[in-house]
Amino acid sequence: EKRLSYEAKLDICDHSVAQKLLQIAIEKKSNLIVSADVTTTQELLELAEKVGPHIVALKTHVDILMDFDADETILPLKDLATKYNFLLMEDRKFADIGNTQELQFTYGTYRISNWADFVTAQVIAGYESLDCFRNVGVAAIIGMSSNGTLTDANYREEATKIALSHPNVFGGVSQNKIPNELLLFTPGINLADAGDGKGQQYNTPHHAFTQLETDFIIVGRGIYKADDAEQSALTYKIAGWKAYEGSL
Ligand code: UP6
Repeated sequence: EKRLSYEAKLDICDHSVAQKLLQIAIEKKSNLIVSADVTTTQELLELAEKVGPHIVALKTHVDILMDFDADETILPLKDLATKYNFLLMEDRKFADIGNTQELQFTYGTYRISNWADFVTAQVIAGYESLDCFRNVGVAAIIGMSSNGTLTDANYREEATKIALSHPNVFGGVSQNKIPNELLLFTPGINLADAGDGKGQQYNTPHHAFTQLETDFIIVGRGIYKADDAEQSALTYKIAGWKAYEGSL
């Protein structure tokens, strides 16, 4: 049995963010999301400029920036996203009751609701905790890549039920296959390393497409720590696209 193409997924993944991601993937021949885990605005913008042409989305952890500023950080980042046609995925991994998540999403230093195209959220707090993300899309954390994660088969099954039934959720982050109606995002991808000595576990793009039928690979240190981040992004983009085509 073969995986669905991005074109076929356009017919069954209705959420507007899913539609955009699939269209960008087809247009750029890319399924690469770069995880921009850098700690200054300058590094973030330089990385976005380099990898922008090759990615469908840039994944951020804005709370690790030491100099976050809505005007200095987000405005130029938004411009780069428009210039190179990629989405902004804030990997906040919300994990609280709905009311608190709504506050964390809308207020505080980062005002995520003002700029993110989609966010990640745990589903640990249940279905209604995700109601507050109605103006963006959610990639639900279904299974984690780290050694010893508590996201066992039973947890993933229950998490998938919430993801499938909630209108704000269009995808899931996991190391296992999920239903075709959801877009699958897979971090823990690295061509050189098997782990990071801090619990992270890596697989190759080939594994993610053949074994998990993933839709998007997420690469952090494999790209932003490389001597030439642009060249490395291109390498992962080509590896990801080849693996996708090979799995069709
Ligand atoms: N991430 C994982 N595993 C998960 C969920 N999210 O690694 O199960 C995120 C991390 C990091 C990125 O928070 O931002 O994906 C992986 O980075 P790396 O490629 O440098 O390991």
